Amino acid sequence: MISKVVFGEPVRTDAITAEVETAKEAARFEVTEDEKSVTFRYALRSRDVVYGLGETMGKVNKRGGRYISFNTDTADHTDANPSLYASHNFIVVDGEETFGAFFDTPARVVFEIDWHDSGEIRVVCETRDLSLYQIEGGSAYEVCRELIRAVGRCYLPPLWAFGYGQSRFGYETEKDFRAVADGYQENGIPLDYICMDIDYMDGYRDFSFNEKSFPDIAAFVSEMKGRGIRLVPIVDAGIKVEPGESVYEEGVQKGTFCRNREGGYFQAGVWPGMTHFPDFLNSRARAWFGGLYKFYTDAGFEGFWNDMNEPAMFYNEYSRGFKNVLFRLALDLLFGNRQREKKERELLRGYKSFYHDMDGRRVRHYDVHNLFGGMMTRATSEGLEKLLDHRFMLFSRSSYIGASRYGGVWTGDNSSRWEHLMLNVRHMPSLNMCGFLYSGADTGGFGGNCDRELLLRWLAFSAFTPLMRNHTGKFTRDQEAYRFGDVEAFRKIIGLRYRLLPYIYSEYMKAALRADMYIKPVAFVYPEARGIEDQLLVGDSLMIAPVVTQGAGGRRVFVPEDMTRVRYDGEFRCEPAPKGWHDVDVALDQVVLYIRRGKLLPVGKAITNTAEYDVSELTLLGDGESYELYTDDGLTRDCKPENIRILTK
Ligand code: MIG
Repeated sequence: MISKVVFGEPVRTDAITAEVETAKEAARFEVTEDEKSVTFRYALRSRDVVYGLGETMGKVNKRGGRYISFNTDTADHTDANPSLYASHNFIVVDGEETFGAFFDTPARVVFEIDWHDSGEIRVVCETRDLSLYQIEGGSAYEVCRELIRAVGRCYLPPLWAFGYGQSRFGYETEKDFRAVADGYQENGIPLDYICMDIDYMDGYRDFSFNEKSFPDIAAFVSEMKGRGIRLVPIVDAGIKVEPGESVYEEGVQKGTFCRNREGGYFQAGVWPGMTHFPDFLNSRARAWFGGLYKFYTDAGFEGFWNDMNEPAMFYNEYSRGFKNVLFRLALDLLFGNRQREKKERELLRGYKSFYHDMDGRRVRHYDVHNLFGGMMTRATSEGLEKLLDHRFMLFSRSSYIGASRYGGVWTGDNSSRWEHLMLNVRHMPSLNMCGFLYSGADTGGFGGNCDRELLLRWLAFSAFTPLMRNHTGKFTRDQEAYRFGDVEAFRKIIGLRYRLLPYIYSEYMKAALRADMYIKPVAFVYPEARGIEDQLLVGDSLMIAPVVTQGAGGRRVFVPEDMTRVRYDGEFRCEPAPKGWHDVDVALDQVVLYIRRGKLLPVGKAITNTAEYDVSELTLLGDGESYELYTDDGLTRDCKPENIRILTK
């Protein structure tokens, strides 16, 4: 049962699409208001677990932490940092009382959850205008499903988006992309797409290609597609300020950019230099921006990633020395770290100095900050719906609840550290609780230098995340799967992903079409597993227990009921795994997974590209009797819940 309590006059976030009854007051929280904020408090019992908050630092159980919803471009993925790129203001209390609460406001929100052992949840919404959605009844899992249902149908990617992809900040020319394709194909490692980072652009301008590097982009797209590889360009939020250039001129004429205090267009310094931000909170601006992707779809592109949409900016028109690059550089050099705090202040001043036209309502950016990225995803998605007659790949860095209807997310600039593999393991169930099914992290890590062991273990985990993309930053070591010596282990593990595709695709599509989670905590189904965060349920049949520790030849695994253990070493080897704790060896070139009792896991033949996807001859592992296989053509929008074929042993 879901109901909402309305405070003040909330702006439209479109997070929830379901019709929801209005309640008079908050059922579970003590509410206090002052001129600037509304505070919600709930007394925790010592055994209560608090779930949710999607993409945040901390654990799956959010107890003991302080988290701030304020979308931030930050590579500091440590517990010292309260804000990442997204705001997912949904929590679930699971204990003596079980309920969910979604604080629907794009303003800054502070969550203190048993912070400093306060014994309470304290949520401060820094606005007087918000809707509190409260969900009562059932288990934590049912509470999450109720939210997901209320958000509305999740984004449905094409089959190829479930393939494996390679990316790096730094691939510049056709030659670079061909070399990656060759590297994979010559080594027999599967690959479905390569992402194009900002280096493809002409002077970092969206909707442009560097013509020296890409003399005929349409021909290049089709050449790569002929090899089974899609190219996926990045699109940044800001449009370069450049009189005479068509996208800029159009935006100025149509008035689709955000305004500054004086009524002009707000200027922010990002990759291309001075930019204007499209007003993604305005429906006309969204329609305009979405239509711009014709530039790419005309050239044959079918997938995109949207970046810098917190929105990130290096400086803005209210920064000191705004137009003088040398002066700004000098400040950076002279003041080092002190500059950092100053930059944060300048960033805030920037956010407080530009305005949206929310279809007639003028709002200060700062007050609706957390909506920006999700609304960019919406603009792109609604544009692509019109431009293409089939599904597309789309994932974004910034998001707000509701954006899952339009695209997926990746979790930004992590680094090549074991802690960030574990963070990826924690993010997946939390994102799923908030409706973000199509998600993943930069496999191998964005910052820093990955090594063979970390990449293999990371791949063995991302083999189960819908978005499985190896991505790294500009000056890091080569991170493609064929750059780490003997490629056999990489071929095997990425190969496993493709053998599991019938299951992964089918489970994802069923979850998306039935308002369910694709990845969930083990405790959502087995209460005895409460507290276990390094094992997950993937779809309806599988439990995984990834190895996330350096030098470990295996790990301890809790098996909550009798299951079938499957060791993949190029073949699937099944054995019984009785209920209880097990010490399990997992060699670096193996993946061990668990099939739940009474369930089946369909596996396909070895393939190296989704073009070879074939469900006509599947092997069924496990002790179940039947499996509901979701099938469709993998590309058109003909995705109905009835596309089910029952497979029996
Ligand atoms: O300021 O486009 O998170 O994936 O490679 C950095 C360059 C901008 C941040 C993204 C990252 C991407 C990088 N971008």
